[in-house]
Amino acid sequence: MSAASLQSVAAAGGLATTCPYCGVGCGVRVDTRKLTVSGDVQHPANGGRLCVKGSALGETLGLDGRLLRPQRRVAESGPERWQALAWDDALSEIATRFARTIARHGPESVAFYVSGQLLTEDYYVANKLMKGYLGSANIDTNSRLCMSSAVAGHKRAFGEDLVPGCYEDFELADLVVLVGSNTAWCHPVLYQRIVAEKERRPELRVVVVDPRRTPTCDIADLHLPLAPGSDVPLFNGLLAWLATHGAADRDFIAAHTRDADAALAAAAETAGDLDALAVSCGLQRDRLETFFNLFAATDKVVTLFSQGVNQSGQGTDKVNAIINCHLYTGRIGKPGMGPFSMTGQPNAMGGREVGGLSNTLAAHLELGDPRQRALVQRFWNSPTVAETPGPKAVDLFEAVHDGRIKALWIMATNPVVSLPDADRVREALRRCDFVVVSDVVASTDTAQLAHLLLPALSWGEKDGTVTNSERVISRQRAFRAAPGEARPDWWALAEVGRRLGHEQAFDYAGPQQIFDEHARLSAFENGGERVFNLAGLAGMSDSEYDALAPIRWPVPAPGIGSERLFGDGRFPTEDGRAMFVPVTPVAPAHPLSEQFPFILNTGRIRDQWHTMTRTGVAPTLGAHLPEPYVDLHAADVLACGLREGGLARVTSRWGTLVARVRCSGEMRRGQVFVPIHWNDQFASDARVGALVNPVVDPVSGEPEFKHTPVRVDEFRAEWQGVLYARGEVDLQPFAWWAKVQAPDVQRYEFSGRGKLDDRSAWARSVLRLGVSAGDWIEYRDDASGIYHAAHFRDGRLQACLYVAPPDLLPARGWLAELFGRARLTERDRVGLLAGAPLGPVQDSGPLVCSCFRVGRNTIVQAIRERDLKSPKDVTACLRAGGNCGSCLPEIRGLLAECALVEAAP
Ligand SMILES: Nc1nc2c(c(=O)[nH]1)N[C@H]1C(S)=C(S)[C@@H](COP(=O)(O)OP(=O)(O)OC[C@H]3O[C@@H](n4cnc5c(=O)[nH]c(N)nc54)[C@H](O)[C@@H]3O)O[C@H]1N2
Ligand SMILES: Nc1nc2c(c(=O)[nH]1)N[C@H]1C(S)=C(S)[C@@H](COP(=O)(O)OP(=O)(O)OC[C@H]3O[C@@H](n4cnc5c(=O)[nH]c(N)nc54)[C@H](O)[C@@H]3O)O[C@H]1N2
Ligand code: SF4
Ligand SMILES: [Mo]
Repeated sequence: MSAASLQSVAAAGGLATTCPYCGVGCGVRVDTRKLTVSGDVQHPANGGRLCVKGSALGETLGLDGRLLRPQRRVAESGPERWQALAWDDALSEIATRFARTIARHGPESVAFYVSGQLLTEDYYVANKLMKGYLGSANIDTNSRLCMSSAVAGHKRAFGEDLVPGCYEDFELADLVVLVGSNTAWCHPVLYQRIVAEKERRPELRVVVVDPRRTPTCDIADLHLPLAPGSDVPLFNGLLAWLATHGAADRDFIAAHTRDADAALAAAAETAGDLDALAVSCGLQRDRLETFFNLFAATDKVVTLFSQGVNQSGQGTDKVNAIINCHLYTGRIGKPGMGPFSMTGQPNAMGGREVGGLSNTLAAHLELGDPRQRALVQRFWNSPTVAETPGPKAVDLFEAVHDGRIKALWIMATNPVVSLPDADRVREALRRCDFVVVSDVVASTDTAQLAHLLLPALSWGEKDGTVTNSERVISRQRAFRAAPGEARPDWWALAEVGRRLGHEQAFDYAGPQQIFDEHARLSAFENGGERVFNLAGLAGMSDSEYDALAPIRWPVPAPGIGSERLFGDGRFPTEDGRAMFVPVTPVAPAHPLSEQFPFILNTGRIRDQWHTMTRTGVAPTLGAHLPEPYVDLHAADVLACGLREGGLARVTSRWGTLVARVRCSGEMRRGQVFVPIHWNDQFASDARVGALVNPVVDPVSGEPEFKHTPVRVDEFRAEWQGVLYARGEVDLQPFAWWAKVQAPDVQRYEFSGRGKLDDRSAWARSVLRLGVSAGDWIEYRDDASGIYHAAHFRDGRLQACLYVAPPDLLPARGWLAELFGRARLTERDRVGLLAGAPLGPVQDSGPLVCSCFRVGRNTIVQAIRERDLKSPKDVTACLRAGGNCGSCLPEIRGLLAECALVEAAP
């Protein structure tokens, strides 16, 4: 970005950019001197709000752990594992290896695996290089794991991958149905918009369809805890109900759709009567009836769906079952109504625009259509355009595993953690001749298996565009210089393209030129058949691109964005009609058994992002749910011989992990939930991907992440403890550990087996301290199995370690705080040895509000002592809940608990 425009953007209250996390796509203002962030009041997505992850972006800007120069792996293990090399050598090596592999084994023997966290410009170049110049469609993306069922469902129904509505529809609706979406935690700012609207207009109804009673249910008028996977019967049942209860929009169906009768017949046949349906969905009949009546009677309905829908062996059918109900009632493309696919990643939508999936071409053009292939080839003037779709993510790694793919470039994704059957993915990478990984951090589970590592620009350094769930294109702007030798992803791709002899095709001076080409392609020979059209964004100058304000596509002419699609009842199919898709329920590929009696459901927590490479270093984000856990119903905890707060081993046919037992009260019997975030960088044994079955949806290829049969057993450990250390530690002696980032220090929770003989020597070796390691204090009580030790340097606390029975371990918040002090008093030292503060120090308890760091104990005490009645009271008193609002569901829960205790006799 030019200096002049940087100033002009900054003049409006900090530099304007976009949050790099979820698909809400909030606008962020950055104070470029203090490196603090705030919500952008002018951005249409958030109007100034940010959630806790967005608010904590400043904490992720440090360079610790960053990958700063290209590296080549020189040995399997040991300190000299990696050797730096020049960019020029790295790029030439990639070009040579890819060219040689293609020459020997054909274009199908190389592949890219990319990500919805790339900018549109990076993504465009990756797709162009593979599909137009390397000659195969062997490029797939982590969006396959995320949005591909929605993409496939949209195409089946509308003829093109289009999200009809916008966020404003949630505020205009009278009924919001949230299906398979933990909106409160995963799309918090959109959730807060719904909360605010419901406060303004309490008659706005909210229904949550999710097997778990998630925090999203906090504002639900009705929660349908359906049996996992039973969305198709549920929405088929709804369709049949709408038909028999006079809710059809006959005119709309006749004028603008096809195949309604077939869809209705399939629905009526499979749904059965309400009693049968209640059984197949695992729901109470009256709840079902309430939902159906509400849906039938309310005109303005928005149905948001997310991963509980997409990530399923029948994800595409689930999407169409939902869309069918909206088509049947004509509730689409009008204010306050429509099916709404919520995207996950910041640029999941942009990736779809440039054709990042192995079965699509750029600009919403189809690989399977010879005319559209020719169009793209003409536009690119490329030697070739891939004719057959490449493998979808799971199959792509299968092809790596069996040696069909021999050279692979992975960019902005961590598949050893995030793919199903992840141990097999790890094995596939081990077998692969040549693996390149582009990332921003040096050490990830995937990076460890690379032959070459390329340092990419991170948020705040990279420059380009992203598109959010409501089709709004926003700029991500750079406000910091590239650290070390980090370079943009598009640049590395283009350099390889040029080294492969395609000088002209990849001769980009910057992201603006790439965006311009992308915009022109969307308009190229587009007589209106393709809705995706950025004609009005083509031909921007550098400074216009720099200053580009958020705009919703299609953009047919300069400055003209769009609102809803399909308002005129026309769809981009051949005859202009939308298609009903008849769907019938399919049983899960792997049913439960005596050996694996629980359904494993996986998903997200509030304060972490995916594999934690960035959020895992922010202390504010480590505090809320600090450890990997398995959530179960209390009765199942007992039945499995477990203890809440103890450790459990979760095992499937594919793999195993160890996590803390949690009883949130959200689970139904027979189901367990494990978060997706933890991996080998943050815990000894908690990659849930290793357990997940590699079943995929037959249409979209999206994996079934929400349904794997598992067993849960106690994980026995003989001792446990907690350790805080500023430096490196030796984790080998522990049978289990998990790492949490605290301010200034890392915390490790651990457990172990076997006798601890010389505890002193043992503790020093864990902390990697010599025998004469300066100031060392310790306390032991062998009879009770208690050992405490602490290490100081120049009076400053460096590390402390506690082994004790769980209820005798010290309060974590208090310990972490001691590391922030320049010097400890004598009382602190005694307290440190005793494992408890001397005198009345408040333990604020587990963190609830991350923004203002307010713990559970503090909130409960305030509720009791000051007789607080509502979340507003709590916010007024403690500020908790007053910023991003993500913790309001928990605060409401605490208010309810306190009220219950008070009411008890
Ligand atoms: N904090 C945070 N936010 C994120 C992310 C993150 O990592 N952390 N990631 C982003 C990304 S990429 C994505 S894709 C989104 C995902 O956002 P969501 O889809 O909201 O998140 P998930 O937790 O994966 O799953 C959603 C819900 O589906 C439910 N579910 C499971 N099985 C079924 C079923 O059979 N039917 C129904 N109806 N529901 C079911 C689960 O219980 C879960 O509560 O979040 C985005 N936002
Ligand atoms: N069991 C289970 N598994 C799942 C899911 C689930 O619900 N359950 N959800 C799936 C879904 S929806 C998703 S989206 C995936 C996400 O899974 P991944 O994409 O594997 O997860 P991330 O941690 O976001 O990985 C992004 C990587 O890119 C790096 N990075 C960040 N920015 C840049 C950049 O600009 N350039 C480059 N080169 N690198 C960058 C980060 O450091 C990180 O290593 O997980 C999927 N896996
Ligand atoms: S809701 Fe939070 S994570 Fe999502 S874009 Fe907004 S600030 Fe970022
Ligand atoms: Mo995702």
